[in-house]
Amino acid sequence: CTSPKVRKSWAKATSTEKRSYIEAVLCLTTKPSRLGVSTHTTLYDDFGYVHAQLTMPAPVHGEPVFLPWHRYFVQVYEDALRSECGYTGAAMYWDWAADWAAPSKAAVWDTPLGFGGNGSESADGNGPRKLRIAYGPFRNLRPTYWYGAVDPHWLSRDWAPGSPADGQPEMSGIGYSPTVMDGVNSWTVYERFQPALESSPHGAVHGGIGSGRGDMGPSSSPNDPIFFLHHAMVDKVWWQWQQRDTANRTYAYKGVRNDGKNATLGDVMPMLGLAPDDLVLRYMDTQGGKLCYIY
Ligand SMILES: *[C@@H]1O[C@H](CO)[C@@H](O)[C@H](O)[C@H]1NC(C)=O
Ligand SMILES: *[C@@H]1O[C@H](CO)[C@@H](O)[C@H](O)[C@H]1NC(C)=O
Ligand SMILES: *[C@@H]1O[C@H](CO)[C@@H](O)[C@H](O)[C@H]1NC(C)=O
Ligand SMILES: [Cu+2]
Repeated sequence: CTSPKVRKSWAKATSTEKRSYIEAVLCLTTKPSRLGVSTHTTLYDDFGYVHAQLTMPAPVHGEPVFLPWHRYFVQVYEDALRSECGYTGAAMYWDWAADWAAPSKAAVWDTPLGFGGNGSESADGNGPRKLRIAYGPFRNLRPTYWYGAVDPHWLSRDWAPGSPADGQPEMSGIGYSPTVMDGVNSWTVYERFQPALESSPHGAVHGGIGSGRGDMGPSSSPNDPIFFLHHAMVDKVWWQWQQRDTANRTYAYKGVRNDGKNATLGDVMPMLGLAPDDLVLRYMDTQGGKLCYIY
């Protein structure tokens, strides 16, 4: 890895970069599924499917593999944008830690050079169970899965309302505030840092965007293209933590797995045919193993 790609914040990307990213994401919906699970799905749907299947019985959440597995998953997505859809850039991230006080005003929700905003009942098409987004280039996106079930629907969001009277920002912003981030970053060992990062802020961002009637809530959350900008940010927080003490932290990987065993760098991460299963070891260093990028 001699010239690592640099992953950018959406807010700092140029219009040309944003446009080409959005075009490549939409292009995934025109490519055949790699999984062959149904004749009606696309490469786009594969990501939601794999994530939903891995919620149980071989979970990739609530245990040490959460961080390297999602790092690998974001890389598989970037690779798909590049190899199948002509994208030439790197993955991008939403810096929600910078936008925590007013997340609904973040540049990622811009139209047309962003991901569109909140869903609404009046945008119709889904009925009351899901809130279709009303604007933006992804308005006509129609993901196939909802949790693990085939349930085609319009892309939906249900931004959690805030409580201005109590100083509570919308979209669960309090869950990724500077106070929360300082707490996460104060842990010096992986087995404390990983669960802190996974619960809040990571979970708060999912809940703040998805709530009950949006795609970011369920296990099929990669249905929402913002998922990958969210997880690139989670990855960036981990990367920065590693960078602060590379000697101790690049390969710091410890904790108890959901099956009761101790996690090891030799653990295999499943990708269910979307990409090869691979070892945790190869995804710890973003400039070594299978990776070549920085933030
Ligand atoms: C998002 O839209 C839903 C449905 O209209 C509404 O209940 C919710 O308050 C909205 N959230 C924000 C933050 O505006
Ligand atoms: C690694 O961590 C140990 C224990 O926390 C500390 O004593 C040591 O200085 C650290 N090494 C580096 C290179 O910072
Ligand atoms: C897991 O590792 C700890 C030390 O970190 C050790 O005490 C424990 O016996 C190990 N458990 C298993 C099941 O190997
Ligand atoms: Cu996940």
